[in-house]
Amino acid sequence: MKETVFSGVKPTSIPHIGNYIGALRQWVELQKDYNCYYCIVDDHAITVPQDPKMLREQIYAIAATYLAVGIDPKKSTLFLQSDVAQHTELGWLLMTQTKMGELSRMTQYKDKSKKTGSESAGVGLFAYPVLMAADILLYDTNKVPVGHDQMQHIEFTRFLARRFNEKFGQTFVLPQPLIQKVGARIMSLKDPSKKMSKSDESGAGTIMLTDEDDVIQKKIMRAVTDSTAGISYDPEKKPAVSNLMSIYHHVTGDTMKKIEDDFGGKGYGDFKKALAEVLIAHLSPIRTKINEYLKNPKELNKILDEGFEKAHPIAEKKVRAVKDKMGLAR
Ligand code: ATP
Ligand code: LTN
Repeated sequence: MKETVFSGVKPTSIPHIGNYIGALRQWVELQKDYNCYYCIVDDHAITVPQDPKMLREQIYAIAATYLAVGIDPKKSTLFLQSDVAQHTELGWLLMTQTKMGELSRMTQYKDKSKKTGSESAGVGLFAYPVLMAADILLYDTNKVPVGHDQMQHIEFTRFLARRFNEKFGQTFVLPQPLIQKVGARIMSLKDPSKKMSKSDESGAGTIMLTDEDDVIQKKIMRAVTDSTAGISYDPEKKPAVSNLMSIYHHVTGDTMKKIEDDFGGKGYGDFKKALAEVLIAHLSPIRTKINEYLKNPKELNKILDEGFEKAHPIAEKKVRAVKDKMGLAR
């Protein structure tokens, strides 16, 4: 029997190359050896304010992106989280087993609630890791491929699953994170101390998968560099160029050693030009495919309907078992 993989992207905007390199690319590879569930986690997107019309468009944009990067609906189950009501149901059941202190230690909550202060932060944002645990635990997931920022949430999921199993008897499989060594944290092109993010206000630090060639070129050429010259991989001392090298490495498959050998004697300008070129060549077919899928919402709906048909019975069975253990079932 194949092991199970589960992961998701929030439909908060078009994905960027951080999402692609840190998560989506791995997902495509995993389809060969695992039974994969790839979810559009819209219930998570509404933990911060969303415009309903935009949100609906972004759900389709994520579905189109999944397909464009190579997720194959014949091999994997591709579905929309809010279609399967058991995600929020298990989320509630697990929330009753979670302590306030455990959630207030989560760094994503701390970061995202900084803007408003904790008094005004949404309860949904606070409880977010419990819903994420529910997503993962519903499908007896073994592996969760994510970027480094999600590590703490997966640890929390394991902790919660173990607590539930100890209290109510064996119910949940304990999942493991799958995090790449290089590229799990693609940093902003404008500030290499911050992760590349959809919520980057100016957009200059983030390359979206739908950015046109000239935009990619401009963003790379204007990326910040380090105070010392030279193309060498050292994330501590040379965070900016090391970040650009990670992107180059992921797009070309070249090792850091080869990149250092090829560009060692050259300046930042030459390296950036080469990076822009390989990145444009890599992303432009993906962009074309995203735009093609977006023209065919009927096809996207059909794929999401089929995904629902596959995911729903499994989720339903798990929630029934959980309710039974907790004494909720008649
Ligand atoms: P936001 O920036 O709005 O919080 P996000 O991009 O972090 O959004 P998702 O879209 O849900 O959130 O992330 C999808 C996947 O991409 C997750 O596995 C996440 O760990 C990964 N990811 C996000 N940003 C990066 C990054 N800069 N580098 C590597 N992986 C990333
Ligand atoms: N929290 C994740 C998105 C997410 C997820 C999941 C990832 C929600 N549910 C389940 C893996 C498995 C994020 O912010 N990137």
